[in-house]
Amino acid sequence: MHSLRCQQRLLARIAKPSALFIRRASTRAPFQWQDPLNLQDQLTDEERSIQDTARSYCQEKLLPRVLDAYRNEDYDRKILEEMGELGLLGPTIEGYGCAGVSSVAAGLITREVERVDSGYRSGMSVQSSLVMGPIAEHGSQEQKDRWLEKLARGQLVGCFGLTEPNHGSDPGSLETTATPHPTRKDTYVLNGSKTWITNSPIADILLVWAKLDGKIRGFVVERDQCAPGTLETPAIKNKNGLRASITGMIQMDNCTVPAANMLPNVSGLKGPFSCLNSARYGIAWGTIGALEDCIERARTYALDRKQFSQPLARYQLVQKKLADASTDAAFGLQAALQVGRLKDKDAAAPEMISMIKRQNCDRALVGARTLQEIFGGNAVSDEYHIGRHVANLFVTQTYEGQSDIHALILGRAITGLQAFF
Ligand code: TGC
Ligand code: FAD
Repeated sequence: MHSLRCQQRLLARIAKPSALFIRRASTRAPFQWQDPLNLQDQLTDEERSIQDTARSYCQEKLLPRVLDAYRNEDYDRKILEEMGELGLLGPTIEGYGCAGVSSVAAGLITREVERVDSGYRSGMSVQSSLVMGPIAEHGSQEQKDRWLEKLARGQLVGCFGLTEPNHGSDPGSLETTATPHPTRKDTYVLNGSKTWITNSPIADILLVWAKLDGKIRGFVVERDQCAPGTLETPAIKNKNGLRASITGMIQMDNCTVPAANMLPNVSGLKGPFSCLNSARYGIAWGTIGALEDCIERARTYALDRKQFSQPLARYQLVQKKLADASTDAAFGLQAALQVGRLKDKDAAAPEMISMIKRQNCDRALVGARTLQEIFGGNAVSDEYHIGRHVANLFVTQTYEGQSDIHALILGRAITGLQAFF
């Protein structure tokens, strides 16, 4: 008897919302292919306005120069000044001329920049997350006062040197050393080399991770302070991806750096990794921006191009390619949004960031590569942009932790067992 009453109450409770649901369902909600799960509705007015500012800048100022930049492997450092003027650099940092906006707003900026080109997002991410981020988080007050505002304006360019020729996925084994100067007090001497470093050939300050007494520490190396030692930053040319960004090495031979330039508040791998969390989070948004550009271009092409007297867009196989990529983009944005909201509450675990970095990079690469087929032979012409995105997205899947490495980070969190060795 008692259980029957419970059941009736439960049914009565269920009956109300389901009746409501049926009434509402009769007015069909619109579906927007550009925003399938209505991301816009989940943003604040401020976030939408930042997104619009970033989109206008990227479409009006970056898109027109990307083909030449990519063809000539040319990165114009003025881009960082332009971004600085709009407040796009180090956007989550409070003070020092930075905008102090939400992590979601920062994600929206990277999405707009990477909609144009992953290389432009790379240059910006390094400056914001990997140079300004660690100085803001782990630097002394003097270091913040000295560098942050100039970096925020793009007057100084920074780079982040973690990877070495013999240590990429395994940076804990890095070989670059810092030793106390034999005669000059309060000075260290750096020896070692870094490779595949975004912005290094044009950087004014280089955040170099080196071992001091076996412990990893961060040093802000100023280009003109190394003497009598040497600092060289040769460019790595003839890349077949990310050609609109500049990449190089950092070679230090007895390069001197004042002790005051060492980040005082962090040691160990968590130094570089704490800033990598922000950069990886940004990539999760950015790669979906690149995928969205591929979807839009493939859709337009498929509607315009006729074969067998019909637009390509009429064929089921073509529609499935668009549906798959669009689903991945929409899911990827929802996941990035959720992690962004958690990040702002200081509740985002690094593993969550590994999950969205890996998933969004992988799906963006697969999606872009599949959509490329819609363009037929024209895909080979850079004027259709899709081949550039595909080549770039291979790099995004590789740097800041290759996807399989993020799988191992997740596997370790799921099983409690370390599988790196
Ligand atoms: P593990 O034992 O996991 O950790 C050592 C210490 O680091 C701490 N830690 C983190 N802290 C904060 N956030 C994270 N995401 C962290 N991950 C690790 C950890 O708590 C521990 O701290 P403590 O205090 O206990 O010592 O170290 P492991 O050597 O086993 O690490 C393995 C692995 C695979 C996780 C790691 O090495 C890894 O992620 N490898 C990938 C390398 C990578 O991401 N390189 C990025 C280079 S920079 C770059 O690519 C920039 S591209 C920029 C652009 O152009 O956009
Ligand atoms: P490796 O570590 O040699 O890995 C090669 C392959 O082996 C990968 O597929 C990897 O997943 C796999 N592998 C490695 N270990 C394991 C394991 N235990 N189990 C299973 N598989 C494994 N670095 C910086 O510090 N700063 C930068 O600004 C920067 N910018 C970059 C820009 C570009 C254009 C590129 C291409 C790279 C950049 N990098 C930068 C370097 C980047 O982070 C590394 O390339 C990346 O971490 C991978 O290291 P690796 O190339 O040495 O590959």
